[in-house]
Amino acid sequence: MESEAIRDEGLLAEWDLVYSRPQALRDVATHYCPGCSHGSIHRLIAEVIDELGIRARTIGVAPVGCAVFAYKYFNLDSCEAAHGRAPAMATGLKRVRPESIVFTYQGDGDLASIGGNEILHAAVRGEQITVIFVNNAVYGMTGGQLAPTSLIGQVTTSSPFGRDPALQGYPIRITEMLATLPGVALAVRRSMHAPAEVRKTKKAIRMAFQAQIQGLGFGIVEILASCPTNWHLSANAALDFIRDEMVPVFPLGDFKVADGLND
Ligand SMILES: Cc1ncc(C[n+]2csc(CCOP(=O)(O)OP(=O)(O)O)c2C)c(N)n1
Repeated sequence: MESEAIRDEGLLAEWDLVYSRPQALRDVATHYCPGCSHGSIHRLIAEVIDELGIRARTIGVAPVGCAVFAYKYFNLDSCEAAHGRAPAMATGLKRVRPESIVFTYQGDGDLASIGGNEILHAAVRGEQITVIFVNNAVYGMTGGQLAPTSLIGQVTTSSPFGRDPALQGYPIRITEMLATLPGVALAVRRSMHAPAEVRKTKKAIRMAFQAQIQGLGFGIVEILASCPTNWHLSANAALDFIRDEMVPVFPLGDFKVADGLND
C-alpha cells in the first residue's frame, strides 16, 4: 500500500534513486567506518558521472588515506597515486588523453600536507582536472593525527593537548588560496552535515566535472566530512561537530566560479 501511495504521488524517480546503485559504483561493500562521509561522497560522484554520461571516458585517481581503495569502489578506469601525488598523476593522464575526464579524490592529509606542493602547482598550471578534496580535519587512515586542517584546540593523537598555533600553526584554507589563481575555474566548499548540504555538494561536484567538460580550467570542490572514529563521537554528533566547529573555520561558499559555468 505504502509503495502504491509513493507511486501515486509521482515520487518513484526519487525512490529509485535512493534504492538503486549508480552504474559508476561497483556492487561491493566498502571498508569505511559507520558514519564516515567517504562512502556517501563516492555515491554523489558516481551519480554525477552517470547523469553526465561520461563513465566510459572518466579516470579516477585514488589517494593514500582512508580512500586508498577508491579504485575498487568506482566502476571506472582508475589508478592509485603515491601519497599526495594524485594531481601529478592526473596531470599526466589528462595531457596524454585530453578526451578523458580525470578526477582526483584526496583527503586533507594527502592534499594539504604531503601533497601541498602538488596541488598548488597543478592549480597554478591550470590543469584541466577535477579535484574532490575531502576535509575531515585529521589523518583518518593512520589513527587520527593532526592534519594541516585540524582546528585550533583540536585534540588528536599527535596534539594530545589540542592544536596550539604556537606549536603547530593555524588551519589551512586551501580552497580560498587556490581561488586566487587565474588557472582555476571553480573553487567551492560544501559539507556533508545535513541533507540539504549533501544536495548542494552534489551540485558542486557536477559543476566541477562540467568545468572540465567545457575546458574552463582546474576545478576543486572541498567537502567538509565526518570522521566519527577518530573524533571519538557518534555518527550524529560528528555531523554536529562539522556544523558547529568546522563550518565557522571553513566557511561554505563559492570562492570562484568561472563565467559560463552556471549556464
Ligand atoms: C610517503 C608516505 N608518508 C606517510 C604515509 C602515512 N599515511 C598514510 S595515509 C596518511 C594521511 C591520510 O589522511 P588524509 O589524507 O586526511 O585522509 P583520510 O585517511 O583522513 O581520509 C598518512 C600520513 C604514507 N602512506 N606514505
